[in-house]
Amino acid sequence: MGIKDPPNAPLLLLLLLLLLLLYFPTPLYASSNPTPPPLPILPIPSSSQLRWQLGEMALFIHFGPNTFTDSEWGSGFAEPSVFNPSDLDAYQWARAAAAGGFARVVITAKHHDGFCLWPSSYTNYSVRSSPWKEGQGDVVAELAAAAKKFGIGMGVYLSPWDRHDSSYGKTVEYNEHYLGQMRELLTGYGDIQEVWLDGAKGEGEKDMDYLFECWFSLIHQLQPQAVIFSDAGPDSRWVGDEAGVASSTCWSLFNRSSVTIGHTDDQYSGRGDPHGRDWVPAECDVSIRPGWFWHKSERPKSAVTLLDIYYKSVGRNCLLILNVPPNSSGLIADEDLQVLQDFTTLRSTIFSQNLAQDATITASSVRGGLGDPRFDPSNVLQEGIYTYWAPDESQSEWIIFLDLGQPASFNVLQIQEPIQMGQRVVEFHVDILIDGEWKTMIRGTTIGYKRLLRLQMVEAQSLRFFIDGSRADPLISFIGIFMDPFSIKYDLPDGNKTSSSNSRQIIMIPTHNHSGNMSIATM
Ligand code: FUL
Repeated sequence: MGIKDPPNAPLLLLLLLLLLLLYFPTPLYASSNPTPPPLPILPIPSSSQLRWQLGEMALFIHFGPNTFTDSEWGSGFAEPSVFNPSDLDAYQWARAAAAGGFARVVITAKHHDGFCLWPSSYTNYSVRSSPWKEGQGDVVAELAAAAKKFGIGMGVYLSPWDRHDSSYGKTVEYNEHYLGQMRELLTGYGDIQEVWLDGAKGEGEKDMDYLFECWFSLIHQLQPQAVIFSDAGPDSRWVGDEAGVASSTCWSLFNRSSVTIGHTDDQYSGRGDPHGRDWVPAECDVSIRPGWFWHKSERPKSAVTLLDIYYKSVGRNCLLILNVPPNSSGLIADEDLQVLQDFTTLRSTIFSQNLAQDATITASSVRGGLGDPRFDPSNVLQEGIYTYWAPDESQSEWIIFLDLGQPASFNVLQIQEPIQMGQRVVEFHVDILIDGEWKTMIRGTTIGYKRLLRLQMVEAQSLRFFIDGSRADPLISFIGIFMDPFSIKYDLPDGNKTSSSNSRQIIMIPTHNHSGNMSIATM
């Protein structure tokens, strides 16, 4: 370079930058490190439990000899010749399920009468001995194909109590028989998303042991993605009633070891357990008709009744499994189809317009400080559980403020937690601003995957949502505000609690933290 050459400005700048980086390496790197998400609080759901919960609703199909003999608990000795549906169409069942928003269909492959809807090689008491399709039919196979076509999951109910098989009552023999049948179902019909078993058994029936842990292990080995339902999980639990109604406080946390299948404590099953060590969310089973099987004399519930059940099941952190039994011609009756369609219309009318969609959302604090979009309060406007608001650590209060931009009339609130991070909220309340004064509109306890709250209709522009107790820093993934013109019921704020509480309640619940150590959550 000659003395007259101009200095190389870009090179000099680069050198200067390098020098700066060498001199101040730590602060420059540190400031670009984002705050990581908070620790999940155990227990947390498995991936199949998450998929199951996100499905929200399953369609239950009770079908078999009982459909033709006008019974609920068949004796186990009805002639196989009674099973002869003239127009069985599993595509009609699966189409209705998919159109109705049901993520899965679960069929009584074998009910208590022992009759198998598939040609099991371990019994003669099955479709193979029936006149239907001259003994060549397989209802389970037809439904599995139909479910696949309509893009929904498939599940099977294999009743432990078997009133037909002669091995019933002999522990080893019957458990082998049962597992032989289970293996047929789990290896012959593609993906099975749910295995449903109950502890029902009539008075005075033969005594025997079911080797549940052996069954559960084999099911998980053969179908690792399947959720196993029973009174005690392991993956989902019975809610404790057959009305499809959960307790308004409903934890997915549970102690499996506290429950014996067939002998549930309805209260414990309904509420779950804030101290529970296992993640076992509740499933609410109910039939669209009075019976589980179709009976000529019975009629379906109304769509508004189903809507009420939906609020009390899906809206209380549970999965709804709604039974819609096909009739003796093998079809879901038109009147039931109509109710399902109306039920869908009601839900889409209510939930397709979120009145908070364009709201301005702020919060008492934001994890990592303002400006981190991963924890921003506006995330609560995005549907689903995978984006969420997180408060900063060690806060004295947890509040989300909503300004709707203009007054709106509404009577339903939807709140969701990102349950993949554990169920946290223990208590909350919501205030609205009326004539310059904040008034508590509703108080609630658990939220979980989804909490739907029906209120007396109000008109408001500003709301504030307080979390009054939580097992760890609360995380909120969705807040929606809706108008339901159909329901006449609403939840009342709990008058026994103070309404002016914007002070946080201290909840101390021993929990296992991520590293497996016992810790005290004092939030
Ligand atoms: C119960 C059974 O006894 C009923 O018949 C029905 O299948 C219901 C879903 O589960 O345990």
